[in-house]
Order: sequence, then C-alpha cells, then structure tokens
Amino acid sequence: MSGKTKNSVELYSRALDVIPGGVNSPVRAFRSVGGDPLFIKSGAGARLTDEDGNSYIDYCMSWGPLILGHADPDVVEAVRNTALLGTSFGAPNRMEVEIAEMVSERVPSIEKVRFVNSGTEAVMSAVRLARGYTGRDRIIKFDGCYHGHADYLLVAAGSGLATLGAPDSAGVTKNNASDTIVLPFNDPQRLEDALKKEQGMVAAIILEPVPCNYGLILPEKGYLEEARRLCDRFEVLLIFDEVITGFRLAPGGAQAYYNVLPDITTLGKIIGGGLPVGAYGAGADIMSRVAPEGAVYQAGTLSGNPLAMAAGIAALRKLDSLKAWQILRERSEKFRSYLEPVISKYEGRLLFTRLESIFTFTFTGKGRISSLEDVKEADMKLFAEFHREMLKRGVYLSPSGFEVGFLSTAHGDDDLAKTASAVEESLREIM
Ligand code: KE4
Repeated sequence: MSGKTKNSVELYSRALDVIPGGVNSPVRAFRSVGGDPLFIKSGAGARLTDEDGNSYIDYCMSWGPLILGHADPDVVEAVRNTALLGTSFGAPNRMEVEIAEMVSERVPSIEKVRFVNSGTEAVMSAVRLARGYTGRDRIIKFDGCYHGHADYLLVAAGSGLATLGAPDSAGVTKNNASDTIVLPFNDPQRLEDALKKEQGMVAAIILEPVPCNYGLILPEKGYLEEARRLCDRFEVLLIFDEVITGFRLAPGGAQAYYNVLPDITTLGKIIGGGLPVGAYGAGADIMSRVAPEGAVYQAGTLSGNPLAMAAGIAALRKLDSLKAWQILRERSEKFRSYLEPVISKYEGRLLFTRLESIFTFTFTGKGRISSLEDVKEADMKLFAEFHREMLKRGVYLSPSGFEVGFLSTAHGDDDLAKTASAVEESLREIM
C-alpha cells in the first residue's frame, strides 16, 4: 500500500472537466466519506488495484453484481468467446432463451421474464406493467428504499440520494411524483391504512424485501407475509425489487429465502455477471400484457445482448456448480467470528449487521436496525473516518454509510482475517 494516489488525483481532475462530478454515478464520488475517488485499474477475485498500484480487499464489489469476485475466469472466458461471434445483433439470440429459462427455473414467482439493461429500467418497466395490468395510477414505495432513478421513484429514496443528503431529486415534476405514496418500511399498520384510504387507486406497492440502500434494514418477522396478505386483500400487485437480493440471498432470491412470493420481481446486478443487465418477471398472465404480446410498451436496443447474456449465464451456472450460497454463508460466519472480538469492545457504539453475504458497519448505540430512523441517527461522520482508515489499511468499503458491503466466493479466510485486523486498527484510531 504505497498510499500514493497521484494518478487517481490527475485522472479525477481531468474527469471533473468532462463528466459531472467526475463520475458516472454520484455515489462513486466519495462525497460522504471525503477525499477523492480512486480510479480503479483492475480487479481480480476479492481485490481491486488502483491506477497507482495500490491493492485493496474490495467489499463494494461493484455494488453487488460480483458475487463470484472480480474478473471471474469463467465469466471472462464466456464474454471473450461470445465477443468473437459479435457483440449485438438486435435480433433474438439463443442465450436470451437459456438465461430466461434459468431465471424462471430459479425464481419461484417468475414464469416469464424480459431482459433490459439496468435495474432502473427493470423497475420502470415493472411499475408501468403494474399500472397497465391494473388500470390504476398510484404506487406505494417505502422511505429509504432505492429503486433506481425513474422520476416517480426518486422520492424519499436511499442510496446515492441519501448519501448526498437529498432524498428527492430536482427535475422531478410534482405531477410525476403525485402518484407516488411513501410509507415507512416495517410498519404493516401504516400500509393497511394507506391501502384502505387509497382503495381502488393503487396499482402496486414496491419494496426491497431487504432494504439495502439505507444501510441494511432487516424485515421484521412476518412483515413481508403481511404485505403479501394486504396486497391480496386490496387486490394490489406486490413488486419485489430484488436487484440486490436476487440470486444473492438464495438461488431464488429473497422471495425464496423468506418464502413470500411477489406478483412482479425486478432483477439486476448478479444476473449480468458484471455487465449491464436488468430484468423483470412475473406469472405468464401478467407478463402477457407486455408488448408485443400486450399493450404495455417497453423496448431496448441492447436488451438481451449476447455479451451480457453470456456473462449472466456463466455467472448463474457457476453459482450453482459451486453451491455458492453455502460458501457465502460460511464466509459470512467466518467474517463474523473474526470481527466479534474486535467489535464487542465497542458495543453500544458500533453495530455490525449482516444477512448472508450482505453486511454493514453502523456507528450507533442501537442493537438492531429495523427502520430508517435507526439509520438516520447513526454517526455518518464517524463512518467517513472509518472508511478512510480502512482505505489506508488496504480495505475498500462502499464509499457511503448508507450503502452495504458484499462478500463474494472469492473472499478467502486470509482476506477476512486481514480485514478484521484493519477494522481493529481503524477503530482504535477513530474511537
Ligand atoms: P441500476 O439502474 O443502478 O442498475 O439499478 C437501480 C437499483 C434498483 N433497485 C435496487 C434495490 C438497487 O439497489 C439499485 C441500484 N443500487 C445502487 C447501489 N445500492 C447502485 C449504485 C449506483 O447508483 O451507482
């Protein structure tokens, strides 16, 4: 760890001249953790190397897609071999069928699926489909959940908006957001009251079954089941945004993990193996409304492109062959066992929350995070100091206290042990 960042600094200054904020996605700008973003040259397994040759154990993992680690050899080979045959045809390709079959076999509520190019596109399409299917306009989202940057969902959102301290976005017209109702997560009574009050006007509720964009908020026991029951009672569609949890918590995502089936599911990240992919799926009846079969229009030049499909197929196949979720559970348990003795010294000041291979460090006196308020009270300044100290010690955490960390099958015991030591030294430094 030379700690030198000369090349990153130079690249950032050039980037600022030609890219807003010097980044192609706001949360990468290190705004809430301070300092300038590092420019990454390469990744391999659990490690990143920046333009100055500094190497880091990475837990941002490109915000979730890289469940197999960086530059997984099987994924890279699939992309290389496919590229030699062409990168996009704008016509159907066998791999679109193969990956659609894989998704439909694994995700319990999905019979048919449409591939798009990002999680945002998947969610936009899912909401339009819900509105088209029900003929209703209103949608209910939950405070702190982030569903990409479609106008009407940039309301009380998490992720980069929370990081920048602006839960809503400029440029979203009042009209556009007027059909979006925001409720607190983990509060079934508020959901029932809203569905009663808005009876007959709500097309769907959309939620991250496990919110991962405002820290890691675990669903209270029975909450997801109650949301399902309320949607059935008020004949409202339930959309699970599984862009993060899909293929992460279990082969069938959160809906399999918690055994609660939504009407529509959105996917992204992992299913693209690191290439731009999103998807939305549902039962055949609902998906029959999507053009060209039905009247809900959605399209995309590069949707289902061979490269992204090949990467996704290679990733999903490898997850199955590795029985990756068992490995990830063991890694997560090992990580906790390494961290326990360190973090227990700071009980009442630091909380380590994890769910399978997702985790967060939250500087709070609370023993559990179950609402947005709990996260709002956390000390994000201390997180910023922690992030900086960890970087100095060669550990790259997601550059925001509102984001989560991810383990991959490429994180070995040595990486986890080294990380626990870096946590211990960093905490000693800042606490
Ligand atoms: P994308 O359009 O960024 O592919 O996906 C949007 C999205 C939708 N739904 C959920 C649950 C998501 O978490 C996301 C995107 N996640 C953030 C990080 N938590 C992306 C990082 C970024 O914005 O750069």
